[in-house]
Amino acid sequence: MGYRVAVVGATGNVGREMLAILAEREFPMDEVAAVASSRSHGSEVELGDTGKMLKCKNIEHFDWSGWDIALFACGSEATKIHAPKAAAAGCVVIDNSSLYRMDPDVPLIVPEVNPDAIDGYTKKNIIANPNCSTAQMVVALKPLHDAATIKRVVVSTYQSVSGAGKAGMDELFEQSRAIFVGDPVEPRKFTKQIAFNVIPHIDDFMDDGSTKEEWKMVVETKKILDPKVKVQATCVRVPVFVGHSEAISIEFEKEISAKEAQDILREAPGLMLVDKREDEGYVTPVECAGDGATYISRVREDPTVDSGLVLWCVSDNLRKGAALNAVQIAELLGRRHLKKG
Ligand code: 2RA
Repeated sequence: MGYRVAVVGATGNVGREMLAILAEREFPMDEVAAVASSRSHGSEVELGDTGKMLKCKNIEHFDWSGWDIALFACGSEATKIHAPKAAAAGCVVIDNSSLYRMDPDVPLIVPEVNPDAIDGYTKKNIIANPNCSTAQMVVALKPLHDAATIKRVVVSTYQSVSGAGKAGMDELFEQSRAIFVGDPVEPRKFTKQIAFNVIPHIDDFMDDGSTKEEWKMVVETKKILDPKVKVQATCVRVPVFVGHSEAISIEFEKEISAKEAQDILREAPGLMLVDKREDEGYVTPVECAGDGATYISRVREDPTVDSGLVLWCVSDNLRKGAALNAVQIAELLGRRHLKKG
């Protein structure tokens, strides 16, 4: 016996990945529904590459009764309206938007990092999925925190345009083409030209001069990993289609060498260490796209602090940063709470 699972926002970048990952990981499902806004009414999406086509159901008329799990990937506005309805009908919502992440009654889960926190989901029947840039970073930080206690993290991100949805990917493609053929370049989704450029601005500006994307990395890391860890983030959009990269400087309470860190990271769940200190001995976003692992390269000691390391962290933002993490949460929920069969 399997679950009845709804994927909400099924036609978007993350929704499609959720369907693909449910199929790839053979998540036990008796029924799967592709749910979308009225704009996608009548369209079809494939369940991964199984050949099984799902006709999109209109979220406005969707009856939540009898559904076990809903993976939401439809943005905060629609989530605000529909997630409470699903939750009230007894369907556990796993939400990819930022709406519930900092709600004290909603667990914010990365299964490799804080699986036990999932037990609090019953307060609202909702579990939050973190921001993509936070998810990959905390997977990398967790085993190092366990070994040497992290005091402070300084991170610069290099975030791909798929983090801004299909419109972001289309804009990079169209601007690159326009530049080659001499057409004018018009920013729409992004605030400045993204093709052949980098933009130090993701999400809205806040009063202190940081952006909301940077704030999310600070507060979500504290909620998932440890409230005592200090985080300073600079988030940058780069002209890469898929895969977020991060340069992370970490200051520790205890001594830890680069060699010790490499040995720990090599064995840690969800991580792949590729760190050869030679040409091609590191991972870039192009190689990690379509993959579930978070890749770590360039581990080295930071001589400017008493105990510090610097490393390079790359992951597919649509997978570990969104869809894969959501499906892993569903698997964890199944193992601990919603047992079937
Ligand atoms: C971005 N973090 O890359 C966002 C997506 N969740 O824009």
